[in-house]
Amino acid sequence: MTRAEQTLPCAGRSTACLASQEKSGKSKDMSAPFKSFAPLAAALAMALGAPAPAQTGGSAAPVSSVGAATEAGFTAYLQGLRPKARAQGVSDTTFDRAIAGLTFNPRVAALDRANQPTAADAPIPDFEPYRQRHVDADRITRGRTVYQANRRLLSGIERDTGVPEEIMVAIFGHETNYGRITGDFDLLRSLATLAYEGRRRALFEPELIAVMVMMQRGVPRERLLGSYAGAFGYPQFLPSVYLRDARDADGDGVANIWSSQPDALASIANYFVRAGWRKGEPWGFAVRLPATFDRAAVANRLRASRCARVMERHSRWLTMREWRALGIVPTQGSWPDDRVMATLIEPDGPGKTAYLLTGNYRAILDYNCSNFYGLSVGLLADEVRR
Ligand SMILES: [Ca+2]
Repeated sequence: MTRAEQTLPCAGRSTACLASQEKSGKSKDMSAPFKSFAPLAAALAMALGAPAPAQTGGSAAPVSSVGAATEAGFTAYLQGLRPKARAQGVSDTTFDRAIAGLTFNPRVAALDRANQPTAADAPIPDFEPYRQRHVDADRITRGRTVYQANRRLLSGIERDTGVPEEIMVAIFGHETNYGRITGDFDLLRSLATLAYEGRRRALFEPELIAVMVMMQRGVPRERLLGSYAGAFGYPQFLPSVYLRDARDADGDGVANIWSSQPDALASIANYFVRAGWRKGEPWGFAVRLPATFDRAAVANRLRASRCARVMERHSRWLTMREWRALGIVPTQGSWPDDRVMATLIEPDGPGKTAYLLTGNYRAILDYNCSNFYGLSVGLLADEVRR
C-alpha cells in the first residue's frame, strides 16, 4: 500500500464518518491517519500479524473476543429487522439469504472505535505535504489515462449535466486510486456489526437494509464487498447512495460501479447533479493576496450547522467582482463571471497559496467533508485536464 492510497473516504455518502465529525465538530483535515477504511484495516491486520481482513476478517486474530451472549444478541437483533426490511420491499427469502451465517465482526467494531476524532483544539496540519502525496505524478498520469479512455462518455455526461469530466475522474482517483483499492470487507457483516454495536445504529441500520434492497434488485451476494464502514465500488458509495444515484452508462442495464468505469463515472456525475453542481463554474482556483489584505474584513462570523470545523476555515462569501476589488489575483488563468460567489481559504496560513472556492467546492465537500479532500480533488482534476 502506498501512502497515496491512504485516502479512502469518509465520504459524504459515507455518513459514518460524517456523523463522527459532526458529533465532535472535528475537521477531517485533522484525521488523516483514520481516513482510510480498507487500507487502515490492512495496516491493522498487519500490525496484529493477521491476514488482511476479508469476509473472514476477525476470525483469525480477533481484536476482541465476542462472547456467546453477544453472538446471541447479534442474531436476535438481525432477526428483529425483518419487518423493517419487508417495509422496504425485501422478501423473506432475500432477507434470510442476507443474514444467513452472519457473525459479529470484532475487527470492524474495533476499527470503528479507532476512528475517533482528534481533539477539537488540535492544530491543523499544513495542506501542502498532503497535496504532494495525493496529487502526485502517478495519480495524475493514471487519471489522464482514465480520462482519455472515457473521453466520449465523459464529454457526453458533462454536456448533459455540467459536471466537468475531470471532476468525475478526480473523484474516482481519490476514492479508490482508480479502482485499485475498493475494500474487501463483507458489507452485510460489517454493517450488521456496526448497526448492532449501536453507537451509530441510526446510520448503519438503514444502510444494512439498503444492502438487502440491492440484493432484492439482483446485485449478486458475492459482489457485496467494501470498506469496513460500508462504502463500496469505484466511487465508494454507501448502499443508500447506490440505490439513489448509481447509473448504468455502458448500456448493459446494470449500474455496475464495481468494475465498469463508465457506470462509476456517470454515477459520480449523478451524485454531483443532486448535490447542486453549477454548470460553467469552476470548483475554485489559486489566488495571490495583496500584502495589505485585511483578513478580518472578510471573516466568516456564521457557524455552519454541518461540518463546522471544515467550514470555519472559509471566509464569508463575496462575488468575484468584490474579490477582485480587494486586490486578489488568480495565480493563473482568468476570472470567472463577476457574479460567481466564492469564499477564501488559506490552508497553510498567510503568505502561502490561497484559494477562492465556489459553490461547486461545497458539492465536493458534500461527497466528503474535508478541505484537504476538496482541495486535492479540485487540484487533481485541474492536472488531469491540463
Ligand atoms: Ca452498466
